[in-house]
Amino acid sequence: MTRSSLPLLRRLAAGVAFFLGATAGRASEGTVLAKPGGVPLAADLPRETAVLTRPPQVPPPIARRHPAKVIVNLEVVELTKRMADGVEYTFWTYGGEVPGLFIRVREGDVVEFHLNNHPSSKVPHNIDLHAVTGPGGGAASTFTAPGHSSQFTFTALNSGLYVYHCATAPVPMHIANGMYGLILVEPRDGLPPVDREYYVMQGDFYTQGAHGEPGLQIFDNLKAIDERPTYILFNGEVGALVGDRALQAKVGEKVRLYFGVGGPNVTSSFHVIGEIFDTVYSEGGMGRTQTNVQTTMVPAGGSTIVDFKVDVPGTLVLVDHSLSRAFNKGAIGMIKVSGPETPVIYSGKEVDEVYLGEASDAGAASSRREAELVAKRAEVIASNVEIGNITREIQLERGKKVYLTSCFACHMATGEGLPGVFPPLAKSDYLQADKTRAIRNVTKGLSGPITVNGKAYNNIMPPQVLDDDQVANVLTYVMNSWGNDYGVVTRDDVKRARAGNP
Ligand code: HEC
Ligand SMILES: [Cu+2]
Repeated sequence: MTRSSLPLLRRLAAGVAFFLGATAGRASEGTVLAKPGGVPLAADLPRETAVLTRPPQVPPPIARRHPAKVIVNLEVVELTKRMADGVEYTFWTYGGEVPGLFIRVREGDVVEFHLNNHPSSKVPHNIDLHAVTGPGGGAASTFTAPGHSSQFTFTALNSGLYVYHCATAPVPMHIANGMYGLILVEPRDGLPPVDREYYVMQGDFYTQGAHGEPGLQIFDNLKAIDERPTYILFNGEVGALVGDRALQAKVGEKVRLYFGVGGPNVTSSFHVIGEIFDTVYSEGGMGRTQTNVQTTMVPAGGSTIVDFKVDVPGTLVLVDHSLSRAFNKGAIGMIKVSGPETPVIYSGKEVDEVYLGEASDAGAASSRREAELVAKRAEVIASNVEIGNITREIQLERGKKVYLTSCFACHMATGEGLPGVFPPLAKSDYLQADKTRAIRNVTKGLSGPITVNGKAYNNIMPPQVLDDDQVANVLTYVMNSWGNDYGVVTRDDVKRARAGNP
């Protein structure tokens, strides 16, 4: 290499670097890096990680005006939390929330999607994003066992507000447990600006206990199949958007709601009491389809975007205008609008408690207090020996009646069973060893080889169709009769065992 050629090489290198820089710069405007088909080369797009938000918050509008490679990390978590005052439920969630975390991308973005299933999960999950063009909307690529992760990539070809949900069998059960959320694919030029954006989703829930029955509630598959929801909720909880947790706005502001219905079954007659939607993007499409709308229909697995300016102070009430769902099943939320009165538009008093009934602030406070007292009473009763003994005696008598109806034909009135055919329950070491297993033997049935008191049995016990109380009572009877002294089975024990928890 000669001395004089060195500076030339340097100049050449600088030129190449300049050329690459220019290409990257222009690529970021989405003009250069296109294959003949017009689709950008994902590898060359600028990368960013999506900001996901918990409901009712929405990620900020996308400011960039070029496509990007967007990384989405979403974790599935199964967790027990409040459904109503005193009522708990084991929700299956995307990101620990019902609905799942809000995802916001831009039309033309290439989305690298990572679905992680937390190691503590009991079952596998996946995700079907309605924004995806491709098999199962991603479900085919994301079936993920507990403790594992899946990844797939899609291009957000169509702008719109889309539902995502779990599509693992039994699908209605995964959705009824809370596995849905929204992904917004903003149009290339964004949406018209507003002052506040909120995220609300409606879902129907099915519990074995009646509406309001305290304790940990279990999913009721028959109610789900019959479409008889116990709860219909905004954001997965009675009162998620009520009182201190109401949405906020100020007089004169423009509010936008991203509203979706997870289902699994019930459509929404979505309405805001005291407002008129200035603009509706029906069914989550991007055409502004209507102005001055009172109520908009949102299907299960569908969405809508509504914009409205709030003109007067007070409380606006979000409802499913199929109103028993609002006043009796929980589908009620609030927007508290603060600011100066505008008597020309509206002169009058607040939405009052006579109208809102138990959903009013006073009603919500009263429900909370009642739940506290019920829990306290249960504690006092449990710690009182005399009441405890009487309770057990009542349980024994009730359990005996169940036994005489459902069990004695095989296990005999004496609990001795039939040698080689029906195992004994009297002095059974198998029964004594594991209470949860005994509950499952009754609720799910039992077959295959077992050994009881050293003798082998290999027969079939059919599942017993009994409610939680009946199972608790009959097992308490069996475990305290014929010389057995194996302790008490409570309704909560049965609930936990049915839910698959130890
Ligand atoms: C149709 C006959 C039948 C009926 C009715 C029946 N069982 Fe069983 N049960 C069996 C058989 C058979 C087994 C053993 C199954 C095997 O071999 O795997 C068994 C096993 C059990 C066991 C575990 C084994 C042991 O001896 O500890 C329990 C506990 C039990 N049954 C409780 C009940 C209770 C409580 C009821 C009533 C609610 C009931 N069964 C009704 C036939 C029956
Ligand atoms: Cu799932």
